[in-house]
Amino acid sequence: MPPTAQRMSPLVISLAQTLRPQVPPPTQAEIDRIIARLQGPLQLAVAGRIKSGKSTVVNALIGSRVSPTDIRECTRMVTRFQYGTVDRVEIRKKDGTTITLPFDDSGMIPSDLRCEPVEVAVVDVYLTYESLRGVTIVDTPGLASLDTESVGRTQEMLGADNEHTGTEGATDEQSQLAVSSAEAVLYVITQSIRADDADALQAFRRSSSGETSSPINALAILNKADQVTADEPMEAAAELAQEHSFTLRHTVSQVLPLIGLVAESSLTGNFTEADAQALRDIAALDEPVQQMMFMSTDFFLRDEVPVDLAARERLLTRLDILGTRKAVEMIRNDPQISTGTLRGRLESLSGFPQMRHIIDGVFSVRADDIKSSVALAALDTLASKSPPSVRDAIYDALEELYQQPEAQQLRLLEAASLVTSGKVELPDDMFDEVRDLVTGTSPGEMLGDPAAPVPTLTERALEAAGRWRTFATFGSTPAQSRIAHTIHRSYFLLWQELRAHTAGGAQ
Ligand SMILES: Nc1nc2c(ncn2[C@@H]2O[C@H](COP(=O)(O)OP(=O)(O)OP(=O)(O)O)[C@@H](O)[C@H]2O)c(=O)[nH]1
Ligand SMILES: [Mg+2]
Repeated sequence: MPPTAQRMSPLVISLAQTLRPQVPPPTQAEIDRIIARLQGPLQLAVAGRIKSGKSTVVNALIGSRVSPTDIRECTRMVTRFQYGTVDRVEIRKKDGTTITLPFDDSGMIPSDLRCEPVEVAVVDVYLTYESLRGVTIVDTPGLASLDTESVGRTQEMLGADNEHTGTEGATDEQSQLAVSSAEAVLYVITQSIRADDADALQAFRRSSSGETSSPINALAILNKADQVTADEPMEAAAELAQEHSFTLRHTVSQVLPLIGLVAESSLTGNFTEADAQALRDIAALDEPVQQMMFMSTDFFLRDEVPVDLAARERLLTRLDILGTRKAVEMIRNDPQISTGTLRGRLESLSGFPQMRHIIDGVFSVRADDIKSSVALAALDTLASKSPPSVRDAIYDALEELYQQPEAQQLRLLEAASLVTSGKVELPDDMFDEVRDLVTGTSPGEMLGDPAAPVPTLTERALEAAGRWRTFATFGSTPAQSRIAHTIHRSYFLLWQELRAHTAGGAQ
């Protein structure tokens, strides 16, 4: 049962179309741009510090190694991976010209772009992958800094024309603009996130994405979970991610641990039969030799180990030391394991399936909602920049839209983004309820108990509806009260849906 049966974009499109004849041509052009974005695929920007593993994660998401990842090479331009009928790379230059290139022999974006990096506005990569039909993934250059100065620069730029992608070579600005024009954001952080990063990320989010970025459309991953310094890196990473989920709660819906490298290798075919064979050879060695090997990469690569050195080096670039050790353990526990099964287990180890589940939820269930609220926010901004007569026309139309009974989901999203971004404060337990209600992709997730049976959920929805109505009437500030009315209404509608479902099932 889908939690929101009704798509919101038709409402927003019809509003925009009604509005169009009432405004002057320049505003009409802006409205057309807003409608076009609403009808196109959701744009997901992958952002974070230099070398945090953004391109690695992008490749895992696409299921192919198309974005270069390296310890030395930096991603220097904003790259948009989108669906297209012919695989190709288009370099869009700042002077308005375009260079079309094929992929290189290994299927990657060629390293020679046939122009200087500073001349490039954006790289558009078209791939015939079904997975890209509903979403465009935007890889961004690593942010060198998330400091207040660069945030300030972004603010200035956002006041300027959005079509221009930054000053020459200023990759931070380019990244921030890519994030600002995307409808959803995946922040890649690592253990090295410093204490001040939480504040910086928050400030970055506020300025770069305006009111449109909130925990509703932003998620973070704690990448390089295998490199967390602890006896059990994965467990420690999961705990750290949990802590960051709380500290970053006004910025992202949650923080998930990930070994991006292992996800990339197991999902893109980069982990081959030969790699699996090398792991089997290691698993067949005497135990003391294996123990010695996994003490460090130096020991792992020692000459006297009777497994081909090049094969061992390859394993480290594909899985690194912890991934390799875990894979050898998988073979020791199940000597007959096929390469396909091993790949599947490595994918699970990486944490990728949980991340995919959340992202797919955003894409398939809430993409329309998210794009609709981004479009409304864009109309709001357009109104605030327009002369009084145009401004009033837009505000009136928006007001009317929010009044319509069908627009409940939009009211909920607006209320929830005020709460989750911290603009309207609520006690922690109520904050969690609002986040679950709006980010959940099933009634169980929306009510904070994914495993509960329908009768329990039905009761819970009714109880929550009553509680929020009481809160709306007593003991809340005017801002809280407005939000509480909307939350009450959503719980009430959810209760009605669940009750209809129970009645239908009993027939
Ligand atoms: N051990 C380990 N290494 C990783 C992981 N994810 C990425 N790496 C490695 O980290 C290095 C940088 O990864 P990239 O994906 O290029 O990072 P990036 O954020 O795109 O880097 P820039 O675009 O240059 O800012 C590469 O050598 C990756 O193989 C991980 O989860 N674990
Ligand atoms: Mg990169």
